[in-house]
Amino acid sequence: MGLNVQTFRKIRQSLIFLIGTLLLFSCGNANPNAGATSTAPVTPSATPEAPPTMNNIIPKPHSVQPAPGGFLLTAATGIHVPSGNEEITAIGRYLAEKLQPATGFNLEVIPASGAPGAGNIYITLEGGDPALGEEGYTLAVTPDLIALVAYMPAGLFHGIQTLRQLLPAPIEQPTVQPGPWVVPAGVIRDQPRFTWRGAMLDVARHFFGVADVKAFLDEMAYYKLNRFHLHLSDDQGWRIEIKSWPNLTAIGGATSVGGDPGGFFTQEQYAEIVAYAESRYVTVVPEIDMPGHTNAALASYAELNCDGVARPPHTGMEVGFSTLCVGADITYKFIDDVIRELAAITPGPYLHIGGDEVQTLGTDEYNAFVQKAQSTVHKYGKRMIGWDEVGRIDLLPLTIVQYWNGPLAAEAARKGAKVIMSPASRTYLDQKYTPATEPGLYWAGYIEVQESYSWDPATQLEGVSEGQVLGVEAPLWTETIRTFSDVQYMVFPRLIGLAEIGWSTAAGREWSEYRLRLAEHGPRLDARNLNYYRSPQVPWV
Ligand code: IFG
Repeated sequence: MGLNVQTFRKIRQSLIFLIGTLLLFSCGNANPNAGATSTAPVTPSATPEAPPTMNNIIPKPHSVQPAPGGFLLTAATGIHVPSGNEEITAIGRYLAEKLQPATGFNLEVIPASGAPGAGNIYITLEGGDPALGEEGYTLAVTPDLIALVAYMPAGLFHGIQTLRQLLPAPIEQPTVQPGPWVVPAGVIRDQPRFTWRGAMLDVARHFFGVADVKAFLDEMAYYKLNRFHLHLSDDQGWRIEIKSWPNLTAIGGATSVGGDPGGFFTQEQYAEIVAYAESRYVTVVPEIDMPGHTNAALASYAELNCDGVARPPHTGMEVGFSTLCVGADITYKFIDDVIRELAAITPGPYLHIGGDEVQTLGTDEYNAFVQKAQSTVHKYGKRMIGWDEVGRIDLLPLTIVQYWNGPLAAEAARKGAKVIMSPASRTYLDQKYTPATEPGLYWAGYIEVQESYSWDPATQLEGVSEGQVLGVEAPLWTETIRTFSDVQYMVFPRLIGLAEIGWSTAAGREWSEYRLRLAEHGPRLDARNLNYYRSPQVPWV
């Protein structure tokens, strides 16, 4: 009887580990006890893993120079941070928290005034190169020291994500694993290609609460994404408390697509989400969709309707039928109150007003409304973002257009607007992978993992070149996505590739190489217990 696949894989893993460990300790001073107080010999892991390598990081770093040997993380490893710097101390604590479950080590975060001795981790801005920009970093690993240096704290935070991926995959397990915890030696110098690396969660069609949103943010941070677009209102649901218009959540927040349970964020809960995101160097971008996609508001207040009659709640999936009453004064008091309250609880500079799929207004009516909305957003100190339909209006210099499916993004770019690239046929995570995918839609086509990876934001759209592209964003619309497990299934692994498109250089980026790195990445998704789609296009290990 032949070996079954599982047994074969186990034997293969053990051989790989054995060879890797022998190589590691033979060709470099792994200094297994550097900095350790105990002199206990290193016991090989009972769960053999691939030999440590710097070549499987996602997003792919800007430059990687491997070196012989590795740094052994032990319970005695200290995380040294500049004394008195609260922000970097918090980053050090974050690292300690992320390493604790799988190692069982309670690593100490130690205020330092300079580089520590052997066997430690050093996180600092000292010597940070301005050329690394706000989000770049260098990570230098020798058998004696891990030095993470950046010009700004966000760079240190992104460097931590790389360090996590340099440790063996079991580092992501929620329970203590045998180790050893070897970080391969070498130098990584890294910084992002685009400043806008985003994901959007539609909490209007189906509502996802604070805990799910925090879990989503944790995964975004792991892949160095930095913009979280929250689609807070639509025909089927209004999900953010507006104190001056309480029915928006009392009535507009009561249901969802298919009559599923509703829900909403109080302003305190929204503030909690924003704080959580900010601590992970993610900027929250709230969206109140207008003048279309507004049935939830029109169901909440009769006076917002031109005929003075409140609309019934919408639990279907049709789009384009609703619009605010753009000829009524009350509409502009409404949007002023909403934008004012939302701007006041949003520390980020952006406020998204949607503007998509308005089939019941003339062009002039639409343009005049969006122009007023743009002035209102500007009045409250925010930069307006709109889906590409807003490209028709006279855009303020700082207004951003989000390309999804039409010709107007190119028109906006010609007027000098910056563009966020969210081509539906590549980035819409609610689209099925294949016809066999349970949840999801397919109006933009089936989007397998290879298809979501194999494109470039600078060449995707005629008339929109690299200099006009702020970056990329992957929206997850939730008409058909009812559980957080389904969110994970539709998001992973496609969001991982989109994070690489936003971060890594275009040169040399190609599917045939990425698919192997993604395959090696699989055990890290398993360790984080993510319900991801194991695409047959990827040779998962
Ligand atoms: N288009 C709509 C979304 C959602 C989507 C589902 C945009 C900008 C189709 N608008 O995408 O509200 O219904 O795939």
